[in-house]
Amino acid sequence: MRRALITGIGGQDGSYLAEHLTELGIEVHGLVRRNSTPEHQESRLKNLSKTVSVYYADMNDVTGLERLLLKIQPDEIYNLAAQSHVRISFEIPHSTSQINAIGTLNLLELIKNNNLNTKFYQASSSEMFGTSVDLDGFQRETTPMHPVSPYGCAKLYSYHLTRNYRKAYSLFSSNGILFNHESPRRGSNFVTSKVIKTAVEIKLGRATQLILGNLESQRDWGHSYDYVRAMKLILDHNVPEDFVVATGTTRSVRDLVRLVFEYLHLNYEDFVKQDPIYFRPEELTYLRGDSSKIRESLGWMPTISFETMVEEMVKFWHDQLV
Ligand code: NAP
Ligand code: F7E
Repeated sequence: MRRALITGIGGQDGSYLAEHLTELGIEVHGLVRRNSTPEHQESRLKNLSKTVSVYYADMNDVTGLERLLLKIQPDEIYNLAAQSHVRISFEIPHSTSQINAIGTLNLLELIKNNNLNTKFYQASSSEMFGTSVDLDGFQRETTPMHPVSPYGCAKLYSYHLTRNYRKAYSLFSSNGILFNHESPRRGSNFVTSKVIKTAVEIKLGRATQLILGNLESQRDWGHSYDYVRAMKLILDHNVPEDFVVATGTTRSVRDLVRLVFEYLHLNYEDFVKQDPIYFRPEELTYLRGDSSKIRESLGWMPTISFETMVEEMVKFWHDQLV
């Protein structure tokens, strides 16, 4: 039986990936960091409590990581643990870098120094592209990267390190360069969940306004369920490589807001306000990914439309709030 280790298993992607790997018959192990309210760590893993093994660890606790790697001896490692909020990375750049950059270095060094025979997946991000767009309006594997946030800079370090250890030490280490992906399990301070949760609260008479930052920035939004399947395909490939994972369609935050309020039969202009506290010191204004490489070489494609995802998230938040 193959064994997989997922860092950040309690997060949005970690929980979907754990379900996917379990369905494929893989023995799943996962790392969570200690929290004073253990229910927070387990809330996304409810369906899995009997099938996955979960251990306390921290990306910056090298001895703890080493003990677990040697105990589990995974065939596949998915490095999903991160401080994943871009605006908050401007407030806590040091810890963001320690987790998102040095955390990756810790894992790669442990794999190399212990001669572990494992494949390594790094959760790289479209945030690494920053202001850079090809002339045809897409970002792809060959697009230069000019990150505009501490989060993006830390992720770019890990992206390069993953490539460097592949070349220098022949590790099977690959990057998935994933564009934004959402789901009912998305943290409530990311824009999709925030908009949908607050719109449902307004519909139920529990809130009167939705306060947002930049309404004009554009994102290429997919579903986490589809994107964790790409992670597995990337590690199942016969050679380690880097792949963009995206839908190829871009929408503004305003488009998202309009769609959600229309779905609830509300006019967004009656409720939405802007506050600069949600602006970022530097904003990434446009993302649209070309995922031809993974579609053509690994047969991946998204299966859940943006509209279906929004509907699923509205239903989820409605059920949580009534
Ligand atoms: P998420 O929901 O924020 O999950 C991240 C997980 O990492 C959480 O469970 C978190 O634990 C854990 N973590 C944070 N710091 C840690 C530490 N020091 N030690 C151990 N665990 C730690 O993020 P996601 O949306 O699932 O994303 C998964 C990965 O993909 C992340 O690396 C993210 O940066 C990257 N990514 C995400 C997207 C996207 O659109 N979702 C796109 C591209 C790349 P706590 O719950 O305790 O904080
Ligand atoms: O912002 C704008 C905001 O925080 C999306 C992470 O998963 O994807 C994610 O990063 C857009 C930005 O995601 C609010 O300025 C307006 O332009 O949902 P977000 P993100 O920053 O794109 C990448 C690929 C990752 O790798 C990251 O881990 O929405 N926006 N008003 C707002 N955003 C938030 N959060 N809150 C607002 O009130």
